[in-house]
Amino acid sequence: MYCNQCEQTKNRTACTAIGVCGKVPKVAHMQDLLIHVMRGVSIYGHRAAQMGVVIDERVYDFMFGTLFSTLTNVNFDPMRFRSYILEAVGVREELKQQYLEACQKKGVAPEEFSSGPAAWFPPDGSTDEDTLDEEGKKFTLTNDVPIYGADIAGVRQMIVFGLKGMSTYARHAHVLGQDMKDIGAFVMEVFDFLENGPVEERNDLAAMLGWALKVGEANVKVMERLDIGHREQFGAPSPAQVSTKPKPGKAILVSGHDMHDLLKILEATEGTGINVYTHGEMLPAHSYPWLRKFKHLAGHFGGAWQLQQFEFPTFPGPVVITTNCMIEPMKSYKNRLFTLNDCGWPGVEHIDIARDMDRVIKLADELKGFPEADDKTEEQFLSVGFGRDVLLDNADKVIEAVKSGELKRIFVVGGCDGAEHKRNYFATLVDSLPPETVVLTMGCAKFRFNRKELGTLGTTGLPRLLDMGQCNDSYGAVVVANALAGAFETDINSLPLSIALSWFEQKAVAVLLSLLHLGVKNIRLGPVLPAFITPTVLDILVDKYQISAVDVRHPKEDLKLMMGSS
Ligand code: FSO
Ligand code: SF4
Repeated sequence: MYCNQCEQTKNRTACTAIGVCGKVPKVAHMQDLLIHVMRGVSIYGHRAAQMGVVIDERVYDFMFGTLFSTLTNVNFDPMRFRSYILEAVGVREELKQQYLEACQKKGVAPEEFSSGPAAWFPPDGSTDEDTLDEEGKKFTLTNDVPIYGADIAGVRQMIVFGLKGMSTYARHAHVLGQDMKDIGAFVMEVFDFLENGPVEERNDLAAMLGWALKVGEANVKVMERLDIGHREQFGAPSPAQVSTKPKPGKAILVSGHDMHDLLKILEATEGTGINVYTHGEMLPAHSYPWLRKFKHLAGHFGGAWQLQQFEFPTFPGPVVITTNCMIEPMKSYKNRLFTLNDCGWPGVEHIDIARDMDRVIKLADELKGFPEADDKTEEQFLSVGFGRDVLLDNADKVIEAVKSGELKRIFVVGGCDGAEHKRNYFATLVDSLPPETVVLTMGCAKFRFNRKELGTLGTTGLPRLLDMGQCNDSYGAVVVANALAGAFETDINSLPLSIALSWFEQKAVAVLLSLLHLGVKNIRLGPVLPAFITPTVLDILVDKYQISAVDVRHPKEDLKLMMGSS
């Protein structure tokens, strides 16, 4: 196996024996094979679309789901990958047929693909896991290195990882009723280009970086639609105080990012007496008015994803994982863990929310639940819901505070959390901020500092720590920054704004590419830079965007530099 797609990759190079995340070689190989076959799906899908075929929306949704399944900490189950691969071959053959028919109708000679991803079939018709494992070994992303050289191969990886991250968001937006056909067509176009685009272009580093930024551009559209989808389904986010003290009674915990699943769980449990708690990236659910109206949405339990093995054993009810990040379940809770959608772990029950919620409810009833009120533990609250509306509604106050000197700098400190100690950089940074600053945060990175009391900003009454939501709500930060730039008749890069991005997996790659596409400069990225960015590519990014790695050991020095920058 060779996997370097996330921040925690082994020795900052690649996981080659087993994933730091727990991914075994067999699954890594099957994921590589799945991506290979999806390239074939894309080649025929893109060609068919060019011939005027209207691609079924379900094909795009399948594509988003398969890419999502290969993201870090989503699916570890070889059985599921076997089904994805076989289904993908079927989808590809259907698209091929549509392409051939369209060519015939138009009297055009179809392009033929006798080898490569458009022509891969299970060898000798063997579809067992071991064969697919062996086949997958042939399709690692490092195959690109001897063909294109390390720099371009790294950019090609960045493009594929960006597509994976974007597909995750696209899947969510589609579930929330947004039309994602153009994005699906774009993903197919990019995969087709990576295989069959003009050779000169594929060998030109600048052109390839241009394609990476195109992924960022498309991802801005996806995040915008996700933002619209959330609002249409659940109302505009507004500030709320979320209790972290469990209420007595039966309980279900919901983790991941999928608010639509949470809604279904709330609907299914209404009137049962079971309380529903959010975990990890589900925390922002409490900021949506139409989710809050469910009185049994009782509070938030635990911190970021990497603490699952400590926190889930103490939760006295079933735990439902809607999306990443999932880690190896311990025996103590494995039999009360359920996965949804594209998530999976061998031996963990995978359910369909529309069909199987009864089983989760039954188990919640059988398990202990939280005991009678413990009056000794003081109730603590997390503050959520400072989405773009709240900030834009208070834009006058922010602008006035900048003018009066009460607000010297706005910090965006967000992204992902992770197990490494060096991620404390972000907590120390926030801790060390002078009072004339505010912090916008999003993603699970905030769990390092969202229990801190930063107080309010000068005379504005605005909290200094403003939780804008999930990682996918970073779109809101861009809207706010654009609005402020407009008010000050300047551009984002001239605002008193500093960005420290804590990255972990491929959604963060998509967000980073979006920020670069928008021309945002001076981003500090950490805790370490992606392994797939080579020194040459880094030099280009530094030169063009002044991107830099955070100084993990000296956050206060970084802070001084940030406070002193324009
Ligand atoms: Fe965190 Fe995991 Fe939201 Fe990521 S839970 S790390 S970028 O999947 O998506 O912030
Ligand atoms: Fe390693 Fe990350 Fe790949 Fe897992 S996802 S195998 S930790 S690089």
